[in-house]
Amino acid sequence: MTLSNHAPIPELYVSADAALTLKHDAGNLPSWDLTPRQMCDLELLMNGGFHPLKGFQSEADYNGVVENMRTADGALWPMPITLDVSEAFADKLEPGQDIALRDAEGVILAILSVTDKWIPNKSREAEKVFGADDLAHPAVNYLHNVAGKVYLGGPVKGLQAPVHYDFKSRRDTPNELRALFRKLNWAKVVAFQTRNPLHRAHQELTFRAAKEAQANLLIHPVVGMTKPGDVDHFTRVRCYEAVLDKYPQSTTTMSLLNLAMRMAGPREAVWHGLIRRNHGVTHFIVGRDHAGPGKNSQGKDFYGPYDAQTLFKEHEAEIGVTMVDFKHMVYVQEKAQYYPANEVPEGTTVLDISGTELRRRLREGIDIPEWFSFPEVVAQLRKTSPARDKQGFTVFFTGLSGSGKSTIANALMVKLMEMGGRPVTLLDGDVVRKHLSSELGFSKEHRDINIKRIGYVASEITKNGGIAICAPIAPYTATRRAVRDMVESYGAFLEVHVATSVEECERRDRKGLYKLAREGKIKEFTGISDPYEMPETPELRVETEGTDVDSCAHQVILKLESMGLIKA
Ligand code: PPS
Repeated sequence: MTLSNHAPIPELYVSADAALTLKHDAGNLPSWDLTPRQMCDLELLMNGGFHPLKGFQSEADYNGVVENMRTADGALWPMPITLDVSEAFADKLEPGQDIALRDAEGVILAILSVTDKWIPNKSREAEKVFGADDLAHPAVNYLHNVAGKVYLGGPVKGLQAPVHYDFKSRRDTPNELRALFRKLNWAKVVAFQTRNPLHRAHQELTFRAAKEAQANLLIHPVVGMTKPGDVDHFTRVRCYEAVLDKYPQSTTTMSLLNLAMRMAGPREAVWHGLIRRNHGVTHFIVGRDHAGPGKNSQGKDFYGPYDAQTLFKEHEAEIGVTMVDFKHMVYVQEKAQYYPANEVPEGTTVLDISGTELRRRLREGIDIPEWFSFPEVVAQLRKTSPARDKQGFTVFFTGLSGSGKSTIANALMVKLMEMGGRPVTLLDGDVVRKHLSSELGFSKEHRDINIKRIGYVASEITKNGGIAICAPIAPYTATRRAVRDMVESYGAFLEVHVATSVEECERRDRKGLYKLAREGKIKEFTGISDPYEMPETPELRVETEGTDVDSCAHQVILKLESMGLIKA
């Protein structure tokens, strides 16, 4: 007898011959270059992970999904899966047309036969799907600030799967997992979804879940897109591999899921259940605050801690996967073992380390006890999250021409080089204009391009563990903010306002530029004939009038020390 979790699931791929012909003909079709999120969605559409969807949702499917979690034909589906595109691209298209969907390198992965094109009500989508039209929710922010204005829907013909160069042997399609379960004769499989490294508490709860369901265990981590700021998937997979041999080999396996999460809490839990059912799983672990997005803009949780379990339970039969709810596991010191938080023996000492505390310990290089995690996992995490004084960072000076930015930046560079340990790069205004931005002038547009180039280079230096010191004028608040955002995805950003007044800069006039600006010989001169928006809350403001350069640079050093970025 073939069990339902063993039978193949329909895929959207066409035969190899048909793919060749379609690829050849696709040369004449309009092309859409898929975004990273769309790549994840397309892969799961094509390999059956999103069964019963046959393509990107039509307007009727989308409306049904947004309003009551059902496609137009009544199938349970809680998440909009549409192809968002720019207005410029959509303007050239009419329903009835085919378009080629390509990856970042231009390889055609699929053909979308567009049946629907519409402008969605994104606020409505945010309210219904994510519970609030609040930009603090990562998916709502994505919806409004990243996704295109127009949605396209229609059936998809799959030509080839996206290529992955990492952890190839750990990635399985739904049918590959189903075949594995068939081969191993696994009738019951409980899946554990995760976007975090596994520590001892997770191991304990997955053991318990498998025991409770009398099932085999599939560790099924998401490696597509998770919550911004999460540990990157390369590090996580190395962590998973490090703990895998602590599980019984004959009843546990691990597979990577290239899903783009939305952090939609309860709806996401139902969606995860459907995706796991498609992968041949019979049981699914849903915990506290499943796929929670964190706090909203009022500082409150978006969803109740057990909302996901409630919604899943309501739809359990239709999902076709049994929910295994899990309690928060805590360590009981006297017993030297883990207990569900609600079963802790009276009078004992409970130990726990929160995610925030773990990040602090990693950042500050503080001990992480063995009762909490495995030494192999901690070692992997320390490799990618070195202590703060070993991480890269950017010091961004801003101020008027002649304010003393370059001189202080130079002094700071020398002081940091004297300390050693990390490479230091100075991106001075004049130097950048010579080597990176020689074709640019001083219009707002050109200044913004110049500053964003500096920001990009600084963020790369920061990412790779170096120190970037930038010293442009950078007169616009929004552009400085954009640089901060770029850098902060990789390390600390220290904005230093060199607050020399325009009168003092003009009095010093070290390059003679103020005189020329007053005479009208230099146009758009900052502080004279062009604006300078003063930073309102820089990490540091230095006054140069009456203070020597050495003291100004030393103030920066003290600030860096107080931020834990350098050690005295
Ligand atoms: S910006 O706005 O940040 O792109 O400017 P920046 O690249 O830092 O400017 C570098 C130097 O260009 C000289 N310069 C001018 N500054 C301001 N406005 C105008 N119109 C202008 N024309 C030339 C000036 O010397 C800047 O150097 P610093 O080191 O700030 O004195």
